[in-house]
Amino acid sequence: MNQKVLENTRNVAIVGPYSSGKTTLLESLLSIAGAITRKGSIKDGNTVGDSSTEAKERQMSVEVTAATANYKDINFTFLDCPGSIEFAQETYNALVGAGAAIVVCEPVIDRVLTLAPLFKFLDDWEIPHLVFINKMDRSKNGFMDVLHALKQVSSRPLVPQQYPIHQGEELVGYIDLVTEQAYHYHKGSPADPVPLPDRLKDEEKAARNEMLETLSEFDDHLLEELLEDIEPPKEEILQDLKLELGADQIVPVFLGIAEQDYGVRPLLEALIEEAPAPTVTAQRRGLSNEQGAIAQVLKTYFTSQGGRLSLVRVWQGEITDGMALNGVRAGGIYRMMGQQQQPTNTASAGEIVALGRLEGIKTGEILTANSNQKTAQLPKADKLEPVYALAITPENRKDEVKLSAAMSKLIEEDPSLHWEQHGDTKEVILWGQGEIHLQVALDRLRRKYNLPMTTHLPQVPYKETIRQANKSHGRYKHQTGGHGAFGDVHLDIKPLPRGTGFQFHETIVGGVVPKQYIPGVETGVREYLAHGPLGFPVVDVDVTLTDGSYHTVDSSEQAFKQAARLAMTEGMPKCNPVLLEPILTVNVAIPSEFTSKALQLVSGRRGQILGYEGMSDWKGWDCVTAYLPQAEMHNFIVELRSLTMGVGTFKWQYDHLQEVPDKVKETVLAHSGNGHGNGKG
Ligand SMILES: Nc1nc2c(ncn2[C@@H]2O[C@H](COP(=O)(O)OP(=O)(O)O)[C@@H](O)[C@H]2O)c(=O)[nH]1
Ligand SMILES: [Mg+2]
Repeated sequence: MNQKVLENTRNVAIVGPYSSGKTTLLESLLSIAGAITRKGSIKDGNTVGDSSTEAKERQMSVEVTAATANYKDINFTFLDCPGSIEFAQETYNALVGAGAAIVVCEPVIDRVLTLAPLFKFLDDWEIPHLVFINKMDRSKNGFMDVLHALKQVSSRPLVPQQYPIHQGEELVGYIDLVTEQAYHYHKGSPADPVPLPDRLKDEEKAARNEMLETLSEFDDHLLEELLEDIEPPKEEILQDLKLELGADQIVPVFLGIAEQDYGVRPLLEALIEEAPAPTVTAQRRGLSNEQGAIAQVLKTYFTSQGGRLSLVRVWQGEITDGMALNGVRAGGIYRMMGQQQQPTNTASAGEIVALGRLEGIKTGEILTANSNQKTAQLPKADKLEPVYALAITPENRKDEVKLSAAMSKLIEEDPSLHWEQHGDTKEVILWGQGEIHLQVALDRLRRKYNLPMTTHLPQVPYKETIRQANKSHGRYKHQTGGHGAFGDVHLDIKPLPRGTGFQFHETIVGGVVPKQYIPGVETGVREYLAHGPLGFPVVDVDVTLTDGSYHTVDSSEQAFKQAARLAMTEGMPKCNPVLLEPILTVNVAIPSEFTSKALQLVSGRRGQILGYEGMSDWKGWDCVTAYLPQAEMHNFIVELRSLTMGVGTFKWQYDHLQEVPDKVKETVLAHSGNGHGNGKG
């Protein structure tokens, strides 16, 4: 393995809230590095980062885009990650493979909270990251104030590495806090060194001290120097930044205006000088460079030609074309540039490349050339739980058979999607992270797989049961031509405790209903119960066959089934039927300043609060536990997000069935269209 290649590789994820300027920053990084000759813009829809049709249409990144550049002998791979919380799975899957991440944010204190989930992910998985405070031309708040707000949502200390120079409102340059050199920005060329303005000297000192003090928390030598008022050498400061960033102990903070390339060169320099080389990260993750190839799938694409591409991070060793990984032979290695692919023969540790034809290999999977290789503690993003659903139907009925194959490809691309056919309602339900997420999935179904779908609100799988016992009689007698049909049953119908299900018994004596006909009775009862008097599946009833009569020639299992259905149709409506609705347990996670809003939201939706407490693994966040009717869940996430700046989230699971309150029941029955208990299945 070529050590120089390893030292000279950087792969960097660009992350941050929606619209903070990530795709614009990537465009600027690529143009400064000379990887593209003409900078695209979000407005014109011609950036490398947002080159997919789905992204262009929305002027918003909806998936991870990889791009490569070579700058000052360093091989860069950048991953432009979507910022919207609905596409967080994409971002998390990619982040686990990043050597470092740039967190892009806006200089607006009120929006800092939107970074909390991202910082938590980075901190939990110990992914080294720096912050780029972008849009400094639109700064409403002071740089240090924004910095201090950011500190509240990060468990790692933030370290300012630059300080802004303004002229009036306008940002014109920055001070490098390591060297204390001031620079003046220029459009299209590197910033010029200029004398440090006198008026900023005190502020600069304060910011620099903040940097040094934080660095010294991890370096005793630096701490001694600070205590003894010795000026630490620049090399020592840089070395500390490098070591402490590489170990994910600190978060250096930069600033600029990506749209004008301001501050982007120093950011590139920092990635070269401070971001960890792949060897450092590999060691920290418990890998050694001696062993064979290890890679991890960060993303799966199906190209418009239907070919499969797996974006992988090589953790260790070298991957060559045709190599078998987890028993599947890679067909083609490509460096990615937006939608373009450049073939190459090998990929070394630290690189992110796309591999062709890894059939059956899933996103997140760790790949090895040799099955008994140790893969240590590589990070892996959990699958996000679905929070939003739509029922979908193909526009053309014949397409129903194609749907399942297309859906499974879609889910391989995006593991945060989920689909199922509901047992009761028979609807096909598409689950995901929100409205836009599902719309993008449906766009892909239409474009890539020629499967246009219509959508509607999923039905709530209501059930019903009875409150009273009743006896009922059914006699089926039919004479057609030759021999007739005859069955006659007496049934005892009784309610059972909630959750018991359906029970069938018989207490026939003296063979008044012959043994061979009894299964027919049970079948008739079960068929009836698929649609009770209110039109929904019936649960928690006991039906006992107590008596009956038969005819030696005309009786049959079929005739007894009909008799049983008649008895049920007759008897059930007299048992005081009640409507039941599914109740979910939900765990709502929100920053504690929003807890009372979350409690109101749950109560306002007929929820029952079970309690709330601080989350043990997330400082400043609460978890509200409650029962919530499934009927109230549909756009729960939409409202929760709008109340919590987009960061609130919840997990749910089915818990029990509960009687629907009378007021609600009327509306449900009026809209169900199921008809009333005709007993025909
Ligand atoms: N004023 C200003 N606008 C910017 C800057 N960087 C990006 N933008 C604009 O912000 C919007 C969102 O940018 P984009 O790169 O798509 O953000 P992303 O969602 O983080 O990828 C676009 O309209 C950009 O032109 C900046 O530094 N200053
Ligand atoms: Mg973007």
